[in-house]
Amino acid sequence: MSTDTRHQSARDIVAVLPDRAHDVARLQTLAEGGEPVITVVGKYNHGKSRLLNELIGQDVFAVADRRETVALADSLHRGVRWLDAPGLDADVASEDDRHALRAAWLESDIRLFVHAAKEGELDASELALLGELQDDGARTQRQTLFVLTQVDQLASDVDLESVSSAIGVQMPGVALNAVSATRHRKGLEGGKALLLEKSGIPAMRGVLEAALARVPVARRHEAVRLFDEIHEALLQVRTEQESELAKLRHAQQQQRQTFEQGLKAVIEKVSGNIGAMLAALDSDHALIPDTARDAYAITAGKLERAHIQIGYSRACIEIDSFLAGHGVTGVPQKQQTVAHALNSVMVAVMGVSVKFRKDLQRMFCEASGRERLQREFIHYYELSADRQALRESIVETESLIAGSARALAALHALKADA
Ligand SMILES: Nc1nc2c(ncn2[C@@H]2O[C@H](COP(=O)(O)OP(=O)(O)OP(=O)(O)O)[C@@H](O)[C@H]2O)c(=O)[nH]1
Ligand SMILES: [Mg+2]
Repeated sequence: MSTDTRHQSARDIVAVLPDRAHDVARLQTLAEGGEPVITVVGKYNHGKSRLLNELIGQDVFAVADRRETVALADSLHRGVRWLDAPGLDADVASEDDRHALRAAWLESDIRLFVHAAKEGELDASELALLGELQDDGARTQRQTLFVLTQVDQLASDVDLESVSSAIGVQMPGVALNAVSATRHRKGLEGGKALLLEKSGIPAMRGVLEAALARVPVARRHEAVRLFDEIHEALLQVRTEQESELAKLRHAQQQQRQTFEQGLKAVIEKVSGNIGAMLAALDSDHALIPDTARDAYAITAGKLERAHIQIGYSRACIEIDSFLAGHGVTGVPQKQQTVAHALNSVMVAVMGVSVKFRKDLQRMFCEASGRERLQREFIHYYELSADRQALRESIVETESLIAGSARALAALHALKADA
């Protein structure tokens, strides 16, 4: 898998789980492989940078008798990335820097916890940090090695004994790796094998070799743990999305069914009323045109047309109030005319008015007429704002589910790589 593909995979996962960005980045790093990382943790001036230099065998990192290291610095030697870090109590510039420092400590494969022998016991902040690193180690199998530095500063082996046992009480079972950078340097420069030996650095290198050998297993363990956690979280999100989709689809069907049934009942009811009205009429006067003479007179034809008009209006009002109750009011934008009064679904389906028996009959008393009404009102129902919004929610939820599927596939791809 290329770096770009891995980046894309990580983005796909974070798009679904923004809160897990950090874990995803870590999994990505594990997938990328890369050299094991060794870092130092401890208070300032305890000899962290110098310890790394002695272990590497070169003066890579700055050493001084004051607060020296203020930012992370790394250096690649013999297949290991050595990461020098500021002291635990150094005034690190910002919250972000402190966060980066903590992440560097936590994410290094091997942490060398550095404590200068002359300081005696561990203080509360050191104990807290050591505890945190050990808890993390129990979870991730990342290792923390305790290094007691500057042991040459102690007057005697008796003093070393008493500092060691005091720390042993604070941290039961902890293996102390006692070293002296000064002795190591002098031993090297003077070619003194005994001093080199007594510096503890060669022994420390042996301990590091063994710790490095365990890194691949620890990384696999961590990758599996991260995979499992992220996988679980993704499955949970997908389950929630799927149940949301089922809920929306159910609502969509339910609403449609309720509308169809209600509409059918209303059409049947008004058809019954109109049928009864038409049946009560005798010979058809509406078809007899009014003459100029009776332009202002009340004629049988006029009465009948008015009668039919009223029956029709009642039917319209009944259907219209049912439609309004289901959010079906205006016609869709693209169907609207400049005459606002004509922009109603009623007008679109039923026309402006009906004056003749045969029209009412066709509309309400014939099955094909009623079916047309049913069909066309359903058409406008589906175009109503609420129904559209529901459809959009469904499309949106479907695309979220597709995102989760992408994230799951990306996670599997990353795991295969890790
Ligand atoms: N006597 C003696 N001095 C040491 C030893 N190791 C380091 N020092 C001295 O202690 C001082 C601090 O060493 P550094 O390695 O810079 O300490 P640090 O922990 O990296 O300090 P910060 O970067 O400020 O956090 C320097 O003057 C070193 O020379 C040692 O083993 N023996
Ligand atoms: Mg330093």
